[in-house]
Parts: sequence; structure tokens; C-alpha cells
Amino acid sequence: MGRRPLIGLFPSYGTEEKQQTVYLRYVSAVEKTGGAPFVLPLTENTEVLTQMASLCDGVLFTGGDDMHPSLYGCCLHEHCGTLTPVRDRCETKFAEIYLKTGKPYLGICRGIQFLNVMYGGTLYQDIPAEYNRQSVHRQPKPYDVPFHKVRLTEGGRLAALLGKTEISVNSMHHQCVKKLGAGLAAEGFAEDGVLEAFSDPARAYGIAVQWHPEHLVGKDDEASLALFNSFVKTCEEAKRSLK
Ligand SMILES: [Mn+2]
Repeated sequence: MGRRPLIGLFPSYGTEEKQQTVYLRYVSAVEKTGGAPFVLPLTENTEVLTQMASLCDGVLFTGGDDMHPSLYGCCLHEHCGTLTPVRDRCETKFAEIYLKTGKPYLGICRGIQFLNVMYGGTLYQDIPAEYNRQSVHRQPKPYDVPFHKVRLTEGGRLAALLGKTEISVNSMHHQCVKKLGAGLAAEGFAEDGVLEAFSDPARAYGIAVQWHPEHLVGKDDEASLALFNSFVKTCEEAKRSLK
């Protein structure tokens, strides 16, 4: 058996103990679909980040705290959530290096918001306060059950990948994409118009979603498995073509 593709997981930052953490659901989902997950370091060291970027066959930009709105040119809204500037700085610096390699990525929750900002997009800092007071995108526990529908863009990358134009997803976010970043393609919207997925058509694999497929992979949810499977498979192919 060949070496599994190495999938870098970007971690969250714990302010109290200055620790980095990753939910094991991400680890399990990558493992289950054929990848070898490893946690990237929270550092701003360019040399280390460059080495890490070249080591990765793919990167999973994980969920987490809100980004500081100054990163997309906005003032802090009173309903913006918890901020972790350490993660913002390290992740931005890493992504600037990694995205230039053209290698695959998958973004989840904060991941879609973060990547959108990296492409020059902006965010609603709080959906009820800034987008629509009636919109509910924070479901109660349990999180491994669908909460709302997502209509996928017909003829889009994600619709082709999943073989359908509508899926049911979970939802644990209070921010979302406002202005879509340059060169990105909208891949799906909730019924209230909230953007739930995009892709970068210039990349072998660049997909980001607002929901949490890693919660549903364990329950063998078809669309969540297809998302992780296709990501890891493209990382495997990209790895071979670069060697
Ligand atoms: Mn949602």
C-alpha cells in the first residue's frame, strides 16, 4: 500500500494555556477517507510555514473563532464573536504561502469565511444583526443531524461532485460570506440566501462549505463522505503528479 496523502489540519488557539487544538472529528474524517492527518503548528515563522506548506498534499482549514473584521476592512460589530488574533495571524501567513502552491484545500465553517477573506471577500459579522433577523443558522445539539437545506448551483462543481442539486446540512455558524472573494464561484445557498459553499475553479480542488461535514462522516452521510473522499482522492492524485 502506498503512502497516504498528508492532510494538514489548521488548529484553533486556546488563549488561556496558549495551546493549539483540533477536534478529533476532523482527524477521523480524514483517516476514514484515506488521508493521513497531521496538525499544523501555530507559528509565524516563514521558514517553518514554507516547509509545512510543501509537506502538505492538502490542507483542511477547520472551524473555530471569528476572524478579526479588520482583516476585511471592517470595524468590529458588537455582535461579532470571540476573536483569536494569534490564529488569525498564523493562519493568514500560512495560507498566503500555501495557496500559492496551487495544492488542494477543503474549508469548513470558519474555513469558508477565512478563505473568502484570503480571496479579498468580506463577511457578515453576525447573521441576525447584519443580514436577516429571521435567519437561524445555529442549531441546537445534537450537531450530527441535518438542520437546513442547501440548494447547489446547477452545473456547479459541488453539484457534479455530489450528484444532486439539493442536500440537507447541519448549521453551527453565526457569520457568513457577504461579498464573495475574487475568482470564487458560489456553489450553494440556504433558502434564506446565505451562501453555504464556494469553489475556486482555477484549482484541482478548492472547495469550502459553511456546514460541518466532519460531524456527519461518522454517520456515513452520503454527501459528507463524498466531500471528504473527493478531497483526499484529489490530494492523492496531486501528490503523485508532483513527484
Ligand atoms: Mn447554515
